[in-house]
Amino acid sequence: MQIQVMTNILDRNDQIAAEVHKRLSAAGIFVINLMGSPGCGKTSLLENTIVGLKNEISMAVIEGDLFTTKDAERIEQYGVPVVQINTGGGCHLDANMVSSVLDSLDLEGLDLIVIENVGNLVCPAEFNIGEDVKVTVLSITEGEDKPLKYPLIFKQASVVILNKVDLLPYTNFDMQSAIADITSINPDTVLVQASCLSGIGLPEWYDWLKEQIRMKKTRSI
Ligand SMILES: Nc1nc2c(ncn2[C@@H]2O[C@H](COP(=O)(O)OP(=O)(O)OP(=O)(O)O)[C@@H](O)[C@H]2O)c(=O)[nH]1
Ligand SMILES: [Mg+2]
Repeated sequence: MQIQVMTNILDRNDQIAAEVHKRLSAAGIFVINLMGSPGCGKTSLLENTIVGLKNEISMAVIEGDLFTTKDAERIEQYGVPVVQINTGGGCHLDANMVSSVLDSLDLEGLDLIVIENVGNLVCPAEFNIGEDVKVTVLSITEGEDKPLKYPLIFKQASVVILNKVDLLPYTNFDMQSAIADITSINPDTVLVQASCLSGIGLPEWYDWLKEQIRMKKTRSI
């Protein structure tokens, strides 16, 4: 009985996610569901991306958080439209939450919406929220064992950002092993080794993103 109820919830979620995706696709907007553990660097990646691509793309951010507006306040400082969703303790965003805030954004002229999910390596991966792609951030301070321990979030990611590589000299993180495990789970994923502190690796991420936005516009015309 419990399993049946869960199946129905996910079915309904997928229907709403499809509606969100259709609406945003019609507007030619590329949408990212940005996931990863608490503190892996999701908001830092967004801050860098806003600055790095400010002259090239027009973006908005939807921030998911249990209770606070802290990340939204960080994003707002960059002059980017941002909407906060508080889950009230819920461990992930669902499509209905995203659908309910879309009217707060001016979609006209936007190239990109990034939805920063609640910091969590498990639950967000189970819910589509209308995105084109999922992107997972893993900071090297979390340990190279995480991909095999939490495979779904890596299996679904079009890009995995291995963040905080500036800290590699101070940890025992085994990069070769992490890359081999992520590739075994998801051979198609794009792996980017980056630091949101030093900026290393981020141009590779920007190039990937610009190409996706270009392709999305081409498909929408
Ligand atoms: N050394 C180092 N620190 C980083 C890097 N990226 C982020 N940080 C730091 O890591 C901490 C967490 O970064 P956030 O960007 O807030 O992480 P988050 O994933 O958005 O966290 P939640 O939203 O709480 O899940 C902050 O103190 C950042 O300054 C990095 O590449 N190198
Ligand atoms: Mg954050």
